[in-house]
Amino acid sequence: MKDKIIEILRENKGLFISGQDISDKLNVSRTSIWKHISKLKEEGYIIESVSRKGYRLLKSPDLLEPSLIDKLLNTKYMGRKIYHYDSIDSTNNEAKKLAQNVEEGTIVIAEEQLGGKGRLNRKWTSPKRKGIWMSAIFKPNISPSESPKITQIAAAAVSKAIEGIGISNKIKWPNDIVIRGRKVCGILTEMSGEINRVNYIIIGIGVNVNLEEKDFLQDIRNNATSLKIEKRESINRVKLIAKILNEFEYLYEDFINTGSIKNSVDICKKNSALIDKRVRVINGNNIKEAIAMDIDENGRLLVRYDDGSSERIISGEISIRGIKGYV
Ligand code: BT5
Repeated sequence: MKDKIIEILRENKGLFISGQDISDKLNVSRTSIWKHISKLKEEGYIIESVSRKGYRLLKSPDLLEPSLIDKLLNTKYMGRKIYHYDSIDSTNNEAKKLAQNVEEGTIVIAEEQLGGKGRLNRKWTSPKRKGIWMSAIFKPNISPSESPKITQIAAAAVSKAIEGIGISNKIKWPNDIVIRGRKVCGILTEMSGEINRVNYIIIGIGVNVNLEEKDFLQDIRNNATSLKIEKRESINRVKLIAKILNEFEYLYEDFINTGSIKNSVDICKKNSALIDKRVRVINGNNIKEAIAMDIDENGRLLVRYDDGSSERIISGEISIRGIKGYV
């Protein structure tokens, strides 16, 4: 309802629209409209209310409003239904709750996450209105063993979208985007399935957009960055989300239609932070040094150990670290 009221105010931006007109359009009482307008004001909208004239929108806060994102999409289904929260524990958790009952491509976004999470239940810093904290729901007809492929598609889509706003970046296989060796985006893929079929896949994407150094906890400050820190200017989150969703659907559709993630892998290879570098392959307590050689057509990382043996690593099993520092 709040979103609909905002849309009406925005259509009439700068002009007054009466409470009665809004309530007629939305078929709810004037008291209810008044309550929603009060909430919107608390969220930072500057709305003038004048008796006998009605309401007038003067200024909107920088929020991830679904109707604004929708206008910039060129997708068929990605992001065509967006659940937007002011504050939430984790968009991935919310997406899981919704997954069975919504269409593929449904998105959950939040201005802030109180329990944002990374892999292995690590914490993901997600301060209010500073980043893109979103999850997408997919229902591909694939076997569970293929689900890491969607992570590669996501990484390629985010990398291209960030490149599209003029910021070069690299993909640290399998789930990070880095700039100058610092993490700017992390991807968390979660799946529900049976032995040979996927029920749904949730792709959680966290992009540090307008965070400043002080927004990162001390322990990650040296390994993390934001687009604002890199570009030295604030970045429009709505535009970036739309770009990510546009790229994502294009590459995902390509996979669904061809059965191959070659186009996504090509992007991951071209922008790889690891290929030709020495890396540490960390599997629980077992750490081995190797050279990252390639990413294969299934999205696995090919490494060669110092004894000449090689291995194809499936994402999710193993962590990769650069020899010097994070990458
Ligand atoms: C990830 O895990 O990188 C996946 C992050 C996914 C976050 C998104 S936000 C929307 C959706 N909802 C969620 O609850 N999660 C997803 P991993 O590779 O395990 O990296 C986690 C590690 O990154 C932490 O242990 C920290 O060291 C570091 N870290 C935490 N917050 C960070 C941030 N904002 N920027 C950079 N590094 C961060």
